[in-house]
Amino acid sequence: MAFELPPLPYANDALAPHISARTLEFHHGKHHAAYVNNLNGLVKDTPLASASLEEVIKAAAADLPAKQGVFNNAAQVWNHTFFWHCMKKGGGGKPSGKLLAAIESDLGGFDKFKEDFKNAAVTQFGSGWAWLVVEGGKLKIVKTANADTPLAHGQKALLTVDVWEHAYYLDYQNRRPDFVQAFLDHLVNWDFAAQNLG
Ligand code: MN3
Repeated sequence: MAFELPPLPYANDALAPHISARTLEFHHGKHHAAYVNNLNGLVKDTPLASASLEEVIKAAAADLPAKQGVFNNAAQVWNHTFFWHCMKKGGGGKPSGKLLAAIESDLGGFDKFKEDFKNAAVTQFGSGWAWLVVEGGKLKIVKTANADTPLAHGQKALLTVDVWEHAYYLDYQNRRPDFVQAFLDHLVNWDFAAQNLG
């Protein structure tokens, strides 16, 4: 059973003007799709072909650098599927309940969270991701390079933003900070992050 490209959880134009339909056409329809196709090619006729995506990521992470190609593509498939759900039309605002309480106790409050998350996203040198994760029962903001993912580090992902240039270049060119600000102010799906916290 080959891995499949999951559909976006909204229409291509749902996040405009903050992320254009054209960006989502390329980012989901070309970049994300390419990771799925590459992964299928790499695991074909190996035991990993019948494993779950999470199992492939963990198995490849435990066998680096031999499995770097498998890891990169599998992690990018997972990261992108997760990222699409981190956004919604009319998102942004503030979380509530248990998640807000955890942000206040572990991260110094919601305003401090926004500042630190944005800083992680902006200072990730080159391609990568910024994340809100749970590690050892506490919330943490981390950044990862290239395809790297919290799953490979015993962390549970709650929220992410993709800061590869392909995520924002058509809409923001070099202005990554503006993209991250728009993500925080207008796109974050806090209900999804709260579900991940459980
Ligand atoms: Mn991407």
